[in-house]
Amino acid sequence: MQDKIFVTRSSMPELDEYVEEIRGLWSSHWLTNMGEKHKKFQEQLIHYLNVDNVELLTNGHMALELTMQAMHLEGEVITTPFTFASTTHAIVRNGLEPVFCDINSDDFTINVEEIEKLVTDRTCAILPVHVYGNVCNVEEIDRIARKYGLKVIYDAAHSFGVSYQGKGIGQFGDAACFSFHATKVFNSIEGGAVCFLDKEFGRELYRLKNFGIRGPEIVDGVGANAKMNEFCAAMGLCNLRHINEEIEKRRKIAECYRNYLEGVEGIRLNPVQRLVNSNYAYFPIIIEETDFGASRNELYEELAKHNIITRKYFYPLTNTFACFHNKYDVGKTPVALYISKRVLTLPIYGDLDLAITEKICRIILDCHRRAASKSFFG
Ligand code: T4K
Repeated sequence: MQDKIFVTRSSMPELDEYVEEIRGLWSSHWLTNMGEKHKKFQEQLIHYLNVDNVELLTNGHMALELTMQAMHLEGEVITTPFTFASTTHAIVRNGLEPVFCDINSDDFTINVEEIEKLVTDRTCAILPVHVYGNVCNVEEIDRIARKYGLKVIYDAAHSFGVSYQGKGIGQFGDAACFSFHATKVFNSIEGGAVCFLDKEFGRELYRLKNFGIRGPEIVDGVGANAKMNEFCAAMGLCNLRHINEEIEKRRKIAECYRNYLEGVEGIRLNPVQRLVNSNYAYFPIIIEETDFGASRNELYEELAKHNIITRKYFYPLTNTFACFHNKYDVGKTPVALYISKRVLTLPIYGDLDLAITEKICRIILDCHRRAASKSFFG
């Protein structure tokens, strides 16, 4: 039996390339606190992401958390529960109140028709997620934000390299927060970044990522330590050289999945969005049990029997997490609940063999065939 295939596998440069990138650190002894690699990585990201400003952070979560702190937000933040724990936790850890908005059933991003109904005099911001790299309805979100004077912070953790209408995705909103975690399309081992326009906000964010230190003898903010170290920045610099190749390889995997799975009864695929250059970050499928014959969980188990370890991103919804003690009414986000019970994200990463991708598809098709002919599951 083949080795386990996971939902993703970190992309890495050749070892020699990384060693060459970090070699200078052995003479400089400058390992963190905004060193040379940090500066170079920041400059290259501004260019690659096609944005005005980038601030580097330790991870995507701190990007979200410190962005809200740097905006001095108070009150309620409209967001979605169909996301990773980080999005909601960043709101709550800022002492803000998440107000959960439902998602679209086709692209899983925030349903803009529901946002205005949730605006109150306590609303300070909207925090939508470009989930799986799918682009939110940025025009409508912008219109609503302007109408009510709200900040817009995009959780762009999944969206590295995505562009919409030729513009880098980091150009939308007051801030866009990226994750460079090992499991992402682009990684710096751990890492994150915020793209923004307002330079004053940028200075505040910079200060907060360094304990709130303004000068050698002035500490006038209660900040954190969220500085990207030189080893992570060096990994980012290396991976950035290969990012286009990584995305192209993922495109081929996604195409292969589409060829096999498009039109299969009971399977719905992630949409191909108009005017969007995708990064193929994830390959989610929605399983409708009555048509497919087996449930999402049964398919998950079936694939696991063949050492294919898929994930249920994002189940459970964040508004059902035990840490919130039933505070939120999940009935208010019925579409998110529906999708979270049916979604399965299939393995996708640049080095995934096309033959294995085909094999995964055959297992899925076989599961469907057997389930349909009722010989499946006894
Ligand atoms: N917002 C959103 C919408 C997010 O999805 C995330 C993170 C964030 C914000 C916060 O960004 P960060 O603070 O993380 O930068 C993973 C990641 O840890 C997390 O970054 C990611 N979202 C989330 C969707 O997935 P897990 O607990 O599912 O990861 P784990 O350890 O099970 O890894 C999944 C698979 O990846 C493994 O089965 C194998 C592979 N892998 C994993 C690691 C750790 C590797 O190939 N190399 C590795 O080093 O959360």
